Amino acid sequence: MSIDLYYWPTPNGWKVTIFLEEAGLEYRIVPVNIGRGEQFSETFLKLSPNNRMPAIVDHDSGVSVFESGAILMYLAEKTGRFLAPTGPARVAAMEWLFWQVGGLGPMGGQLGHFRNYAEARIDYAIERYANEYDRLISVLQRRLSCATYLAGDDYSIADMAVWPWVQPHERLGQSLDGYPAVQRWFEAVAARPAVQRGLEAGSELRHAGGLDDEARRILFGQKGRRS
Ligand SMILES: N[C@@H](CCC(=O)N[C@@H](CS)C(=O)NCC(=O)O)C(=O)O
Repeated sequence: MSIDLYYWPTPNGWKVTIFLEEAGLEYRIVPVNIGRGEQFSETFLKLSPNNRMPAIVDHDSGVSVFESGAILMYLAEKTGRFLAPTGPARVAAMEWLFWQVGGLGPMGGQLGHFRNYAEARIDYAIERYANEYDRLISVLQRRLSCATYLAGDDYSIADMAVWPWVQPHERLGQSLDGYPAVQRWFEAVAARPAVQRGLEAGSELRHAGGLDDEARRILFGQKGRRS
């Protein structure tokens, strides 16, 4: 096996399984059960100091990478696929990749937290993040009204990063009605066999019945750790 993927089946993890499936790279899933605190093991923290998955170890090169955007760039450069080597398509792919990791992902994540997981219902927070997620979907609409894919004519790592955070739109209370270009793109990417395989990868790991009390304490009670 040439690549170990430290993984749990969530949108940030799917970005990497989608790439690996699209490129046909050999990989092995190393489960990181984030609801049981495995992201805090010393072994994992050496690879991913931010105690977040995904991370990869590429045994061909001996390189390890954390942060999904950096992993996508690394894999694109390793394979020469899904990222233009130079020019405007590369710039556009970088723009939308960074837009996802700095915006759509964190905002979607907070919306999911306050809407679907927080024990106390805080309407202000739900509305704040719902508005922001809707705004970001409308930004996608503008882009995809004048480009087939986020980087232009070709499917790229930008689509692989953004799509997993549009995939949960229904659970986030977001409709794509009124955003026809997003809908068109969303369905086109969803129809790709590698995307379907990427979502299927490790899906058996997901907790039946959602988050239990232990997972909530581990995931939602984190503070800084002083040594
Ligand atoms: N910016 C990171 C975010 C990754 C992330 O938030 N991963 C979550 C699951 S989707 C995680 O590992 N959570 C574990 C924790 O909160 O301790 C990336 O894009 O890789």
